[in-house]
Amino acid sequence: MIEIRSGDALLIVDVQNDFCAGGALAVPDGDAVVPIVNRLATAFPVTVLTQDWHTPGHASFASTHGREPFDTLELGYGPQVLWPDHCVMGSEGAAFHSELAVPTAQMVVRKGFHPQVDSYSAFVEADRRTPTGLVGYLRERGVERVFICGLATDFCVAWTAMDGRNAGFDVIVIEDACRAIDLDGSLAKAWDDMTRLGVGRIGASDLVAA
Ligand code: VGL
Ligand code: ZN
Repeated sequence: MIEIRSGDALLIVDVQNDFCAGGALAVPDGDAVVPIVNRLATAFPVTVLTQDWHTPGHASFASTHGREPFDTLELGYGPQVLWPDHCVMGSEGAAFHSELAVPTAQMVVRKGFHPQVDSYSAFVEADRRTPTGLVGYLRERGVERVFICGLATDFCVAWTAMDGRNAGFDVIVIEDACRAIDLDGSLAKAWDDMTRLGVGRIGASDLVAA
């Protein structure tokens, strides 16, 4: 077991309707994380939710460019996977899963709200320059170690985990509290990239009883 201590935070990434069954960008088996996340949430002294939160006509939407979902397009800041319209700000799809029960969450970070810039990461937008403010929030709260769960392992969880390392936090991904999209080997690549940066990999049972 890993002992949860002061200085630990749980980051719950994008457990939103559009990433779950019936959603616009449903992650296979995405709903399965909900009971695990609920169990983890109350165990941490600091708990933060993230919420993918796009403008209508967002630059990451295939429809904006008259393209097909899952194509890649070169945008000003680099290659961008084009997604189905999802998590439009204020929509039901952008709402948290109705069974997500994290009353102890203290902060919600919304990301991807600039019309021309995506943000998989909860720390830095896809232009790799614009901060969300989360580094400052966690530092001010005395956080040193960040545990990450949610959707999707190979996109928002992985980018958040790597940027957390880049910001100087210890970072541990709770693998079975995440689910992946797995586009063209993206899941294996994400774990390679995360491992190279020193991101830890555990199961929920290392933290809380099942
Ligand atoms: C995500 C693709 C597009 C995620 C968000 O939460 O992993 N993936 N927007
Ligand atoms: Zn998105």
